[in-house]
Amino acid sequence: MQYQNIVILTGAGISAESGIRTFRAADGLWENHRIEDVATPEAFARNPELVHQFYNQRREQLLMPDIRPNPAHLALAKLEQYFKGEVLLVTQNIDNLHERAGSRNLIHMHGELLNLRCTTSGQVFTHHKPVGPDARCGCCGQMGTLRPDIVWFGEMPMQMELIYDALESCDLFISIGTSGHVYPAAGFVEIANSVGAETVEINLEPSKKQSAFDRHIYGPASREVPLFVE
Ligand code: BJW
Repeated sequence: MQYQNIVILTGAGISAESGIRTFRAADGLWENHRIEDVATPEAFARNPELVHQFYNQRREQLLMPDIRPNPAHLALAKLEQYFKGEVLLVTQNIDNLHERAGSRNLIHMHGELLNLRCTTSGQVFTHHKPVGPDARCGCCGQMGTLRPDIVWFGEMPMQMELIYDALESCDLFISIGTSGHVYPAAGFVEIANSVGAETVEINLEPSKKQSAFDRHIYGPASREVPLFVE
């Protein structure tokens, strides 16, 4: 490849073939709740039990033995390993499939499913078991201070400065498996375009941001990503 600095953005579509549901597929609902009604700080304040239940279910699913990285995750890890320049992988996904595939230069901009955060101290804990509003925090011993370490609507995504720095110096930006509905991630392509990077979308179907990309590859990520990077 003739590039020096690559930024890759991934979304739910890259994990779909590993068995993890996307957000906006079919009805886009979780047990009759819209994602916008469970993934907000207001929803958590109103009904912490329900929001914990949403993440408990997904945590349990992620830890099932049949949920594992697919060829798209593996191809990105291989790219990072063999590419001579810089590769930064920015994922909106809260699963751990990229790291399990071997990616290391990785930012989870919307947080991580297996982490809880104490709202008093800010301390982050890795946690695999179900949790509820009556759980006691390991750092302060209080009840009700633990929340999923997830970026909800209206909250600032993680490590944005690092992401913007990388976007401002990239010469290739690849977006994989994201519908382009959610900002700021949906706006990354415009930053990459503004610095003259080549921009490529790999998705099952045209995303909302389709017209902003130079190149388009439509098909399942597990087939198209290995073909593109190898
Ligand atoms: C395949 C495939 C296969 C399927 N192969 N492809 C009005 C205008 C603009 C912005 C706003 C606005 N009103 C409010 C906002 C801001 C808001 C926002 O964007 N809202 C929109 C809904 C309009 N954003 C925020 O609040 C964010 N914070 C913020 O903006 O802070 C201020 C700020 C200011 C300045 C700089 C920086 C920040 C926070 C957003 C938090 C998002 N959180 C969620 C849930 C939490 C995580 C969790 O529970 O998992 O994150 S929402 C949900 O959507 C989740 C995802 O990460 C995110 C993106 O979804 P994604 O990945 O694109 O999935 P899908 O399902 O939408 O698409 C999957 C795609 O894959 C599809 O296209 C399929 O075709 C494809 N596909 N199978 C390849 N096999």
